[in-house]
Amino acid sequence: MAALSSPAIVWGGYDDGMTTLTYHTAGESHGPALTTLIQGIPAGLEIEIDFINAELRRRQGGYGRGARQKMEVDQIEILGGVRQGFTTGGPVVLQITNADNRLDDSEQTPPVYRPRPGHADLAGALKWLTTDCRNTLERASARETAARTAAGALARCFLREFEIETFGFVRSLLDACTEVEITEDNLGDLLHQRDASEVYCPDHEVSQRIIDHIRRVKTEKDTVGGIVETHVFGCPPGLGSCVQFDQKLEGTIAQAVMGIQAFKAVEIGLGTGYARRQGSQAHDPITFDNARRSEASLGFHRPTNHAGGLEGGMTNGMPIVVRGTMKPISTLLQGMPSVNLNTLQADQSTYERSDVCALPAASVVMENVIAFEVTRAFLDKFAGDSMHQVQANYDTYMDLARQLPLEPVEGE
Ligand code: EPS
Repeated sequence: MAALSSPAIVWGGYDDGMTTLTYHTAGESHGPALTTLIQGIPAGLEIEIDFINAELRRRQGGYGRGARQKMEVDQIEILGGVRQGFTTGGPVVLQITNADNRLDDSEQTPPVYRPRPGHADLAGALKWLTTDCRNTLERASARETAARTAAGALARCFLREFEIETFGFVRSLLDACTEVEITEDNLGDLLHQRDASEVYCPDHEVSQRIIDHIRRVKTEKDTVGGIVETHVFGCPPGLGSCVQFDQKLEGTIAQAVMGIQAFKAVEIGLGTGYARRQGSQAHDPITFDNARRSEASLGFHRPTNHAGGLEGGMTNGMPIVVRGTMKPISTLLQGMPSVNLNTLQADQSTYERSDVCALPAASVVMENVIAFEVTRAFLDKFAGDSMHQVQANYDTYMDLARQLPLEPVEGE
């Protein structure tokens, strides 16, 4: 029977040859390199290599990291899709070389038979029918987030063309929590304060408390996680969609955040705080200011932003606000009760060189993976093969939106 040629919808794109923006990564923690292949970036986007490398350097940093980061100097090498600094329209391939490349040396990367509770070790070993967790942990390692950070930073080169900016930082660790308010007006100062903080928290006093906690946790041979936050400024309304569950921007952002190693919760805006409020105290009243109609918000504003810039799966003109919770890293110097998969006897979990806390790094990863999702939604709405076409589509839409109502008004 002849197959029907209806275009099947697949996650993150359409199976008809015209993909929306997608990316995938390849590579192991101690393999030769990490790679990402990004498809769907229009032609003519200027790639700011220095900016992407600066984000990679930021991801490598933060108080609490282990010895690995002293060996690696993460930088992208462009293997495809860019010519003379501008995208060609073809798939973009970025590679980050691993200095600590030893995957084929069985003495340097020995089998791991004692899975670490909290890590992918046990589930992966059982999934692939082996007692050696090595293959699983090499791919599950958070080193892979370097490739995703590179893809997200490339997406931010795109977003900047439309004056969309992101800001990611560490909100809290244990009981140290900053109450700093993030607004577009104080963004410059916040960036400065965050970048002056060893733990990427734009609050000097809380940064100090976070560092003290990490230092203490290290002496206890333990690990610690926390909460990171990302704000996205300048999105026009209507990115994402309410018509299908998999096109909702809340959903794609949540998936991207929960896909980051060690993340166990994601919240948008008030998040779980909605459970403690009645409707009148939960929803953000709508105001309109004609003088601000030229802004990306089209002049629609809210005195509060509990919705975190997203309603019904779509941007509403207010900043997107996302919080992610990272669990403590599962490689503990003191080990954890586990089982030797070869003997099936109780044993302590294996210790592999690791970090005490990678929360600052996680704030960089989350900021960049969210940027990628926003870029995809932007390109779904303003699609074009070239930056010229995307810009024209964006301008046309904004122009029309500023002329609302477009039809004769009846009633009310
Ligand atoms: C990781 C263990 C450590 C981390 C690594 C993630 O690596 P190694 O075992 O080589 O010391 O440093 O993160 C990175 C290398 C990175 O670049 O983020 C793990 O087990 O997930």
